[in-house]
Amino acid sequence: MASQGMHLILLIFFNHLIFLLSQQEGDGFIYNGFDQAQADLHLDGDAKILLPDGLLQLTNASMQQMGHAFFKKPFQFDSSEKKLSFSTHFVCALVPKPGVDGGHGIAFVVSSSMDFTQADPTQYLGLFNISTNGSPSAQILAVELDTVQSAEFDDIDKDHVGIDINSLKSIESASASYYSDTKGKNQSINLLNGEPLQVWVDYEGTLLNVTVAPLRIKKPNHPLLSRSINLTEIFPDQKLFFGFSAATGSLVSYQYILGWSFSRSKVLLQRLDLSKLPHIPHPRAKREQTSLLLITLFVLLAVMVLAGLGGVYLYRRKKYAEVREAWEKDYGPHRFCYKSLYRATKGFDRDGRLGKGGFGEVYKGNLPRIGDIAVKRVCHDAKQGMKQFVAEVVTMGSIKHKNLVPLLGYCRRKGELLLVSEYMSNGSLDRYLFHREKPPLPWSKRLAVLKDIASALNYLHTGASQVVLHRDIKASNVMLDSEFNGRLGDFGMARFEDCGDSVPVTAAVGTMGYMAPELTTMGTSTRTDVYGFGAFILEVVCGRRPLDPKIPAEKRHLVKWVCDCWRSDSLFDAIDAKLGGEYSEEEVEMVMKLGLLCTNVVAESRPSMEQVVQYINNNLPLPNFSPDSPGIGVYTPVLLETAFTSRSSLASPHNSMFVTHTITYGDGR
Ligand SMILES: *[C@@H]1O[C@H](CO)[C@@H](O)[C@H](O)[C@H]1NC(C)=O
Ligand SMILES: *[C@@H]1O[C@H](CO)[C@@H](O)[C@H](O)[C@H]1NC(C)=O
Ligand SMILES: *[C@@H]1O[C@H](CO)[C@@H](O)[C@H](O)[C@H]1NC(C)=O
Ligand SMILES: *[C@@H]1O[C@H](CO)[C@@H](O)[C@H](O)[C@H]1NC(C)=O
Ligand SMILES: *[C@@H]1O[C@H](CO)[C@@H](O)[C@H](O)[C@H]1NC(C)=O
Ligand SMILES: CC(=O)N[C@H]1CO[C@H](CO)[C@@H](O)[C@@H]1O
Repeated sequence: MASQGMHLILLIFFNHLIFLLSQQEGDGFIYNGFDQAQADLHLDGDAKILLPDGLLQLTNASMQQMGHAFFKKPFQFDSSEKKLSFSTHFVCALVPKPGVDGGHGIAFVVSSSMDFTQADPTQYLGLFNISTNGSPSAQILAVELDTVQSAEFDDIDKDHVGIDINSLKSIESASASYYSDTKGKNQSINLLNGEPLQVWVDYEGTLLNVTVAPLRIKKPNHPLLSRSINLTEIFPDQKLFFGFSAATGSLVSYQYILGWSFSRSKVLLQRLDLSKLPHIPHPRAKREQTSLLLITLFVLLAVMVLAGLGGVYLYRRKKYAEVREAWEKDYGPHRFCYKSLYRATKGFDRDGRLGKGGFGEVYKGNLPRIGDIAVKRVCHDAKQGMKQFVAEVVTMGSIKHKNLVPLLGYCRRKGELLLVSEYMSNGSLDRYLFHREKPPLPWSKRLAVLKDIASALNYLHTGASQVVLHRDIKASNVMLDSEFNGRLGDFGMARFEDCGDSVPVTAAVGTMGYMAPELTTMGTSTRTDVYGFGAFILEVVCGRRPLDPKIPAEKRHLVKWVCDCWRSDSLFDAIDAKLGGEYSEEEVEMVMKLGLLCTNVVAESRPSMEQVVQYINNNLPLPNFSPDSPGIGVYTPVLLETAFTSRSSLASPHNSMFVTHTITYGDGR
């Protein structure tokens, strides 16, 4: 008995198993995308499968379209009603064309036939035509996702789900929504939002349930529509085709099916793999396209503006670039930034140019808080010597004397040095001596300037903590301030000599005619400055340069000529004719003799600046000497030749930056 019972149980079990297997094979299908489904599906109208993704497109947003897709094999039901059941789950999407109201809709269709060629698009959704609509012979059950409100079919709104039996007048409909289990309330859905939408249609025991939900939502517990339907009544043939229909009218949209699972049994319905579903192409709006274009243009413009600004920045950086080294930190307060000098001189404007010479150019400028300035641009190539030079410049700035042009600071650039000093409103002395533009200078003013410069030079030699040599005393380096005081300027040549350090700087710097003969051999000293001052005295009194190649040979060398005049008792012949004879003979004679005394070729025979100051101020009588005294009125061209020929060899690292412009005729203008 027991074995018989066991046998029966096994039999039932196997029967059931076989039933299950057959159901799985023949009574259901699943498409996670339709790339492999071409053979199984009957497509007509505008329906097509977009490869490679396998997106089933029913309409492509053109007007008056219809698209149908049916599973080719019909499902046969036997008359025993209990078995008439099915379950389906699909994902669709209705994507509006940008800027256009979307239409019309998609329907899940159960039909006795796949032939919909006589159906109409638009509100008929590709299912009926005007004569078949409402006719029981149509044998159609549809679940519509309708996005247009058609008054003739009593549509409730333009965003509803309905159950249609042989007619587009839905027997049951509801606004698209789903019951959110988590929120405990209905959430409305916009069918035309372009996002994938899940739809479940379940039929079992005469009850048809329709449920919708957005893609990532689990199937809601409560169906949107639930309606009792007698399918045997609708489909007397008991042969059913399952599929989709979609249509457009003058309102259009892209209508897609992304995936579809179907089974005759709810429990055996296979789950769609949402991750495998094809992507929906989202058409871009024209407005979006234009705004995209605008954005692109704007970005391009911004990039161009930025590039332009960057270029300007780089250009300005290069334009205002300076050379700055660590050792300069100490000289910070004396350092000017190039930009401020550039602005002060209005970009080194030609109109503000005060002078030009071998050394570079001088420009007038104005700095806020400081006032008028003169900026001298000196070309330099040498790196060596720069440190010492800057140190000198800075120290010069701290040397104050009423007859010195105050040096305010400097700025360094590549290949260029800028020296900033106070602006002297009456210009340089040589203009009054040699240029017609200014009135000739009366004797009293000439003498006053000579006294001023003697005082300044004496201060440099003795007054400061260091001995400062000027090295380039000449009329063009003597400036006149607003009160017409003489001021010694242009320390471009000036060098220091430590009091204790006796090592002479063996270099010839200065201007020919003002340079002491021993300069090339012995180097500079306070005595070479005295020689320069002597030449300067004669320059001022005689109104001509110490060495003038345009003058006949016998008069060319001023020192020698003055001495010759003195020897022939006609000292006053050498005096500047522009004075018009208006001078004190006594003073002129003293000053000229002092000039000769200072230009003695023997350095040791020259007076010191201290003595010179006393002589020129008549505090001390000149020593007795004659035109034939040793070293007086001697001109030694050989040594100057040496200065010329050995010019390049003079370029010691110490002063190489000066050499290129040191030996010049006249004042270099
Ligand atoms: C839409 O499909 C029809 C045929 O199905 C075709 O003629 C038309 O060019 C398509 N339109 C677009 C925009 O792809
Ligand atoms: C409607 O469709 C049926 C077949 O489905 C066809 O016989 C009939 O002619 C069509 N009527 C119109 C008006 O298209
Ligand atoms: C949700 O919608 C269904 C179907 O339209 C309706 O029967 C039900 O009462 C609604 N529930 C709530 C909480 O609004
Ligand atoms: C239809 O929904 C109701 C509840 O609303 C449920 O009791 C019934 O089992 C569902 N039927 C199917 C086939 O899902
Ligand atoms: C369904 O319709 C068939 C044929 O009209 C009928 O035999 C059957 O009794 C109906 N079933 C129900 C539950 O109404
Ligand atoms: C002679 C001469 O030009 N003197 C001028 C010097 O500068 C002052 C101020 O700038 C002028 O007033 C003088 O005329």
